[in-house]
Amino acid sequence: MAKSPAHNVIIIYADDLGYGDLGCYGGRKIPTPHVDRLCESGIRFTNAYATSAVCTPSRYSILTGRYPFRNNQAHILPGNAACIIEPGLDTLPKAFQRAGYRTGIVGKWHLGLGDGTGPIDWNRDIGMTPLDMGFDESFIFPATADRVPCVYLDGRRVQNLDPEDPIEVSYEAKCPFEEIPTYRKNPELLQMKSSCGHNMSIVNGIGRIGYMRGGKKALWKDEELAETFLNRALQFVDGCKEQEKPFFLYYALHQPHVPRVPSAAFRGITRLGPRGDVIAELDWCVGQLTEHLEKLGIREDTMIIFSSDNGPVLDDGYQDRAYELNGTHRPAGPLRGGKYSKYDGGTRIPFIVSYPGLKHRGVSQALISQVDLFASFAGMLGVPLAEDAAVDSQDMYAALTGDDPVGRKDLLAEDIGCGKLLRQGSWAYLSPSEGTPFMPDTRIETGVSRDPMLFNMDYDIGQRENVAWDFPEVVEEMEQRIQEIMRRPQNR
Ligand code: NG6
Ligand code: CA
Repeated sequence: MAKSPAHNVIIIYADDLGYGDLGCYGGRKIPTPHVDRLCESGIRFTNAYATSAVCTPSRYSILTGRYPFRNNQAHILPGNAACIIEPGLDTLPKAFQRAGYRTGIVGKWHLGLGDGTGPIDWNRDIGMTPLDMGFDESFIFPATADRVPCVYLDGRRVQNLDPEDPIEVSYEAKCPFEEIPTYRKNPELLQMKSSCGHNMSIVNGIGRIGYMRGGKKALWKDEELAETFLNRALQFVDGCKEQEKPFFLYYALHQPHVPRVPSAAFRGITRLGPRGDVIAELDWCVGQLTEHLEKLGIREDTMIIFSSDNGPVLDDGYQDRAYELNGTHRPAGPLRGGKYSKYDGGTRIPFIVSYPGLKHRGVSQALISQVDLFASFAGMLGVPLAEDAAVDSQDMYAALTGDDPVGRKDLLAEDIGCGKLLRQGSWAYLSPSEGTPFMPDTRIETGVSRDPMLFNMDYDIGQRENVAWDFPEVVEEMEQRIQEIMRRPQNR
């Protein structure tokens, strides 16, 4: 029996959107009225975390309820990677299915495809897709907008596939396809230059990571990505409404990840260049979706969670002038670092729960992690979880709805190199790890250090004053705690 009346759930998951980008989080440079409006019927969280400062591991956690380090393949994946979600593992959408929901995914996947027994054959039905992970409907792109293949996958099939023009993909360093345009050979085709990497295949005038040939009719147009995904999301909602089924939709936006190519209506709409423009476009997508729910008369029955997979970055490998045009905008708000970082800018993200039926409204400081969504919704649905399911996920439904102002006792997250950070009450502890303290290409401070770092987040949100030497016993205890969590999940 479900504990509360069944309501629809939509997770809107932005890609690389920072803690300071949205108006409702203090941003003043990019208009985000529609996301801001979600807060009016909801709760804005100030201490919510992704489990990782990059994409694949965060997405793995949200869908499996497990910390990324439990899977040694949970790192940024190439576009031809095998699916990393363990076969048979319980997932968030499966929990919704068990409760009688219809489940759908639209947007970015980036968790691999196929079972890994051989290379992915893009010209046939593909195995181990979201359809095998608990989604009844799936319309995705495989990896990231900057990685080949630049095609949509509709269910198990590449959309608009032409059998006469088969698709081949390679992530080898040297291009195996002689005839295709590449960054080195065909600079005249480029609309957007790279600042780092992104120098293999050229698709739609943009250098990508990886090589692909064939599939001409199947290639996406970058400026149409937003609308294509939005229309699919609306279509999914319409279908569920027609069937009178409660639904769970995981709407994984591609914005504001690179390459940032807004549709014509949003080009130049902000003063911040393409990064600002695609965030305005993202906001429009959110507005279109909420308006659609209102039109269908189901907004009242739909809980929307809005968040981002990791922190922000300005220059992520293309010369799109994001850095030059940024002005005084602070994508990470008051936080230090950004995408890739162990500092809070990497993993502390916007997180909004919007549901007209909520008793509470406003701001919550509860400590929550995206890994908690699985157990929280399983709890809400009254769906039991097996011993080995969602092992790092805690039922935070009371925190999500504002009944519990405290949330977790502690949470773990990681930087791009899998260095760990632990939040516990007022403390943020950054465990020592090897690597560079500064990434010159992205101009991001990583928070990576051989020395332990400890910050009191109550009065040092910007993590400027390392007090590790003043509190050796806190450092010791928090390091022990990280080891304990890594050895064994705590929940079950
Ligand atoms: C990096 C890419 C970056 C982005 C990131 C993954 C370069 C120079 N940088 O390797 O552009 O694609 O991987 O981002 O190639 S994520 O949000 O999917 O984790
Ligand atoms: Ca990301």
